Amino acid sequence: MATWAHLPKGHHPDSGFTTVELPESAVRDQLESLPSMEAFELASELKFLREEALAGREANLLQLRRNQSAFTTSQKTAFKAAINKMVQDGTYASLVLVHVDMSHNMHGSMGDTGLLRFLGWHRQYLMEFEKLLIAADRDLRPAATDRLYLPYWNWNDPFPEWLEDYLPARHPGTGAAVSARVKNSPPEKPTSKDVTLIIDKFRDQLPDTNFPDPNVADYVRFTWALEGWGRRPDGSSLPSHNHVHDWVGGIMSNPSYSPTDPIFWLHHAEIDRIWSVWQSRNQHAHPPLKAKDRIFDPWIATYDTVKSTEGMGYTYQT
Ligand SMILES: [Cu+2]
Repeated sequence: MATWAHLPKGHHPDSGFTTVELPESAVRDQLESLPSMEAFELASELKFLREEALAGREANLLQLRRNQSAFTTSQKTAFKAAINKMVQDGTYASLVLVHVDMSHNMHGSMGDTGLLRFLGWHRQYLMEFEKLLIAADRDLRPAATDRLYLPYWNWNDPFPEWLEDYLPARHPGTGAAVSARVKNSPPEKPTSKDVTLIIDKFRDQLPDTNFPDPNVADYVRFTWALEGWGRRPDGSSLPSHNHVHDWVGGIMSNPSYSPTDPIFWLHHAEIDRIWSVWQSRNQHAHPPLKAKDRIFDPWIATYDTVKSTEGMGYTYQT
């Protein structure tokens, strides 16, 4: 089966999807052909989201995403109960199917545009999950005074013990139970030293893609390493996102259906957290996404609406 770490860039094994670069003018024509009502609705929705986020910030209502190791017993129970509910009512499978649709072009394996969309697209994807999680939890615990949130799994920690053997969702494509996780020893996941290399030494990376603008080059070198194609100074592979997918194994090693495993969300929250740490130190660096590629379909979100976690109403406790 195709796995993450060995995907060549520019081709996706499950979908056969290969990025085709559209000339600028074709993208512009597509945008201009959007019915004006749709464009208007998009603009008002974006305005609403921005105002909502600003209001939350002013009221100091930033959602705090903490390390999963800080989860209390009741939070662990509530988290699993909310996911079980989403599995039963079908919202979980719908969410997984969004990731299965590779036309969203959100992985570096799909080519340069996928590489540039990887972090932002997945940030919005986590937000969609967290909103549904909180809604399910509110239904289940209407009197609760604490609000559930998506925790992150620091890769330097062992696999979260409270999620061992927790695989509540079936494969949404086949309906079959998913196979167990693998987790070979020693774990092929990043150490804290590797994460430091990704955050602090990203300029040493040599992606096989070249953008002359130095600010863009910074972003590309960083996301290249964080998604999983980086090198350690000794030339060996620098473990990151792809490697953790493969190390966990089971459905997590499937590039399309990996969100079927709940650890997916905590794993991607770690990626999102590392990006936010890096962003605070590299505020000049952005992906050169243009026109349609800036919109993180299928949602009403763009690179501009996701580039700041605070702007989206949350922050990480590191
Ligand atoms: Cu992933």
